[in-house]
Amino acid sequence: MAVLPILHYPDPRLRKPAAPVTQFGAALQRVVSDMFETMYKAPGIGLAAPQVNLAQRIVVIDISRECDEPRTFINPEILERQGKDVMEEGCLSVPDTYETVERASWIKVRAQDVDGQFFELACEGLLAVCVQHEIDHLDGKLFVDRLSTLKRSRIRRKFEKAQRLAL
Ligand code: GNR
Ligand code: NI
Repeated sequence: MAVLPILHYPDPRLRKPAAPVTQFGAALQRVVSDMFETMYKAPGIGLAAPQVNLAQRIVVIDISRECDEPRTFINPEILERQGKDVMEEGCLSVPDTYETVERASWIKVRAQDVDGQFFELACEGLLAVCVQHEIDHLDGKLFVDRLSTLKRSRIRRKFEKAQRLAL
């Protein structure tokens, strides 16, 4: 078990689309368990593999208060979306930044579990938001891309400045 380092915006590695998982087995089990440990430690309610510099279509989520409802989505795909809703979002790769984002309020997702078994899940509320946020990461997209140009450029300047100061 290991806590993995999380990449921060504007790291270009967060922009690379992730490849489908084709091998199910012990190595994948280990990656998924390291991702849960990293997410719980952060703490966060979701984590996508590109955030820990693994360009593979792996997502872990736990939106429960007790942190006892781990959900794993390998190669997730959204089959249906309905409605619109706004929610304040944050991202472990965009620290200390919270903005309102509009997304589908209900989705049906198809994915594989860690053993490769396919399943479908209808999601609403925070789970629907989180699944859409994580699938965006797999496609190299961040929640800041869904904000107005003005808000996005303010955030970009803040992080570019932080990066300059860190050099
Ligand atoms: O921990 C997280 N909280 C959160 C809150 C609102 C909408 C989305 C999220 S996901 C985020 C963790 C993260 O960055 N996942 O990629
Ligand atoms: Ni995120």
